[in-house]
Amino acid sequence: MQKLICRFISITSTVDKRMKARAQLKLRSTVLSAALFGLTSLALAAEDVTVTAAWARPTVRGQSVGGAYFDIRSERGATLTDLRSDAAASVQLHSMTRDGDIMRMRELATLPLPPGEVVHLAPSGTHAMLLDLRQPLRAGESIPLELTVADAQGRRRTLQVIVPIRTAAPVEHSR
Ligand SMILES: [Cu+2]
Repeated sequence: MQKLICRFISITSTVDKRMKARAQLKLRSTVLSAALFGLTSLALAAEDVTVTAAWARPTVRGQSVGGAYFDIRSERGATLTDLRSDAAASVQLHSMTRDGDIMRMRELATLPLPPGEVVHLAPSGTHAMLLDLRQPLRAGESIPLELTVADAQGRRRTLQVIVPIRTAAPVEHSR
């Protein structure tokens, strides 16, 4: 009887070990696929949307808003849906239109990125408006900018851009 119980216990412990091993394997494959998925989405974001020639204008004393500009291009087509920066309380997309002698800025909810087309953000046109700057923007420094982009299926991805602060657009911007 004693022997039987012992055998029973040893069988259950073997089953237990096997189940644990299987669970561990399952966990390991989940972690692995999560890592792979992370890599894939990063790679997709990197290859589909590119941001170049980013810059922001230095601010003058007492100025609490600033403009940030860049070229953005999506290979497959996407929509720029959100902007944020640690340098400002909020960041809005603005369009600029001439109204007689006055330039008017209007907030855009989103910015469409047609497939393969470079969309320019510039002081005279569409731009990113940094509102309630946490500190003045000084030439030679840079600020982080996070862009959220949605693809045609609505999948969102974020891009981190380092925006140098400079008095004029980088050369490639004017092309
Ligand atoms: Cu503006």
